[in-house]
Amino acid sequence: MADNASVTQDDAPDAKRMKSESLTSECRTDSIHSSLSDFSSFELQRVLNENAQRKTVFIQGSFKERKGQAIVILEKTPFDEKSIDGILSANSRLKRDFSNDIYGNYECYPEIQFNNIKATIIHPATEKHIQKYESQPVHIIDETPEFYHTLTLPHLQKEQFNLQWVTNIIEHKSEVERIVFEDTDPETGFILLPDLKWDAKQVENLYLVAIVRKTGISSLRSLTGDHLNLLKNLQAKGIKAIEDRYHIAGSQLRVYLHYQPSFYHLHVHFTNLQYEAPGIYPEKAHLLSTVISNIELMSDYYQKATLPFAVKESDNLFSVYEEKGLVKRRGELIYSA
Ligand code: G7M
Repeated sequence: MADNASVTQDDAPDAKRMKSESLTSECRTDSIHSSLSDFSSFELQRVLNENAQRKTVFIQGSFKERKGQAIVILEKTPFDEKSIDGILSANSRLKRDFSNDIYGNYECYPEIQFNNIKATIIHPATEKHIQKYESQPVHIIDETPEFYHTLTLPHLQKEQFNLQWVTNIIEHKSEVERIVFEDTDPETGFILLPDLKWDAKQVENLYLVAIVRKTGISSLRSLTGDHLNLLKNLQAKGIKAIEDRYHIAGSQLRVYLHYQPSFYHLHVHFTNLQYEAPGIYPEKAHLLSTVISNIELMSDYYQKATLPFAVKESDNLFSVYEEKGLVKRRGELIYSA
């Protein structure tokens, strides 16, 4: 067994050693986002995933005369009270589907400003992005501290998502105008801002992310008693900032970390408790209050605990565990009649 106590900030995968996802870089001058105003140059390749409940579709394609793959995520956003007046107006066209006695179904065509779809575009997207959004069978793996050291960590040192977007936020190079709260303390500071998944238009699906200033804390696995001040500071000030700005009580916020995260620079998710945000299930979400309590009970709790995580079959991390016989694909299971 690896020395549990040795899981420290030094575990943060060294960016220079990592297989570079060099397609992304800071403040690209050739970024598609500097000029895109419609989808006329988009060439659809395939639908990666579709979720009727979330009213979201994930599409792989490319843009004409642009190198690389693109991912487009389209999402119908929740209603907000302000837009309801606009929808229930003379400017919305109604087309009747059918009626029966007192019941009638209609298609409603509101004015363009009440009819928006949130579109997230990732370009150029790497194979890892495509894997992330592709519909795939998912498994839960129980990661012991030993598996973390011998399997997960070496994999992360070879392969993980680029953190340039995080650096851009910390260095005020991107999303500066979106910052909701900032604490500049080098040890306990963080930046709180709307998550990529939230258009910040209605609080029903409120979703912010707090990114810690300090580099080198890769994930929940790295957290020890040394980080208690940071975690408590982020919890108290993050909640206060959301209460002040969005008028949601702290007791109505879900504040949590993901394990495994997609991005190995410590960050905390803040979502509306009423909103079933992606990634809130127990195989992935760890409430910050529980994390703090566990560390208070045992400073090296997260170095000693077995932590489950969910992983898609297409993820190379799945193959790492599969090669050791620790997880099997569905097709390999033998069923007896
Ligand atoms: O699963 P994980 O804990 O690593 O989640 C990272 C979070 O960061 C997700 O909720 C993403 O939606 C969010 N996120 C990812 N990117 C690339 C960005 C970004 O560029 N800006 C913002 N504001 N959030 C992001």
